[in-house]
Amino acid sequence: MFKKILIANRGEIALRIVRTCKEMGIKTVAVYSTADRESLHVRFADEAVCIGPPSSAQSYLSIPRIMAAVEITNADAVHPGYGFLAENADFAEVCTEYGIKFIGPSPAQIRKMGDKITAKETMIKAGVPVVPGSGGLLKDVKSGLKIAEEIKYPIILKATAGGGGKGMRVVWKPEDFQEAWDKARQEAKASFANDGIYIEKFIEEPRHIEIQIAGDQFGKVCHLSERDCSIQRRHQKLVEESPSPFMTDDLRKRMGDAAIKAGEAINYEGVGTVEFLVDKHREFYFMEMNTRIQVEHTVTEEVIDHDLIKEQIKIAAGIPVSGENYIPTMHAIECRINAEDPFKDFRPSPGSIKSFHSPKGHGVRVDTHVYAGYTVPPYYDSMIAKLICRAQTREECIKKMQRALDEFIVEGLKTTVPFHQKLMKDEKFKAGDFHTGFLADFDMGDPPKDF
Ligand code: MV4
Repeated sequence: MFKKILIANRGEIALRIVRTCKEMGIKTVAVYSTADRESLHVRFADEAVCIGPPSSAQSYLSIPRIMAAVEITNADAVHPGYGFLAENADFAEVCTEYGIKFIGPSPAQIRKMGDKITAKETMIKAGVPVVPGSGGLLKDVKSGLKIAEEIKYPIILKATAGGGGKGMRVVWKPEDFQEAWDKARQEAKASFANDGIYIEKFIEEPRHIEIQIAGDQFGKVCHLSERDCSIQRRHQKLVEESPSPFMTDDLRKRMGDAAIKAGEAINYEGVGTVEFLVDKHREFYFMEMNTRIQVEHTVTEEVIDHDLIKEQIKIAAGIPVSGENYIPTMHAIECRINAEDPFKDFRPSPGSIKSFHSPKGHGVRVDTHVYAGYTVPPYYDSMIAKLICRAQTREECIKKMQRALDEFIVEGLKTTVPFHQKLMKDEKFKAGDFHTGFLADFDMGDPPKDF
């Protein structure tokens, strides 16, 4: 087992990793930018190294600075968390060259899933259902128009280097193809320095349901059931839950089998997530694979009662997975609490937290790095806490979430708490009747007088 893990991240996930390492008897090293001196991940780690100024490029994204911290602290493994360098194959490669274990998949596995066309080709070979489409880079508008006629409109253009919605354009009729093509290419070039575009049939009103998998160094892959992440706004997830209200035993069996096939096809090592679009007929299609721990891993932890960070560390140390698939026996929902004003188009609201009271009680979990007196810096992601509730049924879980949200007090800045309070009372949400477009026409109304 590792003796000392350097955590190449910040915020709640860095603290989350520190906690599990402590329980496993592993020493921890935090790294931090000058904007994060007062963060709890720095306080609770055994050692902490300042790696640079606030800008991510000069701190959490700087491979040389992080490797310098590894060297001076003598860490024998690196945990990348999510975001920053978590899916950077070059970083994983540098770690390996230094003789440091990167807690996650190999550089080759990260690269394969990072390029969306390669990922799709790999899935087709493995027998995983994918959305019908061009099956490769589009050469020009002419061949694109031809494929669009074949698979029928609406279609969607996607960037092969993309993910998370950037460089995507939906086209409803041939007249609009040229403009969408130009825009998708421009955006892809600007965002990823790669203007490779492919085409797919556009699935209308899909659900986003993802399967958590875990694969060990011996080629064994198992699944840990699904999370429903359909409640998103501009490709930012706001609420996740497990099980999905749309799930059936048959669908879980089919999606679980497909996710395992996906993992086994690349000999996947680590915990990972296979994302699917699911249409109203319960047909599902591979969308992309995330080769990291995700923000929403906590809902899976709650419903299968299993520590996923511990699982990651054990897999990286060469311990085999149990070989069993896990089915939820309870219901869990996570609300992302962001320092944003939901009444002003979710505009960021950084600043000093004057008072902070987090909800407590049976079935309530709060993962956060903040506290009263802490200042939320403007440089990074706006998420300040994750509120996770667990209960026997979805209905009870929603009621518990309503109660917990009412107990959440954050003064000094705006948060997404009022959004979640409204969502938990929405009839369609309560009925489980939603898809990825749900929030596009969700009306927040006016703020209460004291907001
Ligand atoms: C799609 C789609 C419909 N049809 N692909 C959005 C992010 C990127 N990962 C893929 N995305 C989509 N791909 C086809 N063929 C609809 C989306 C999509 C979406 C997917 C998941 C969650 C939220 C979404 C919001 C808008 C569009």
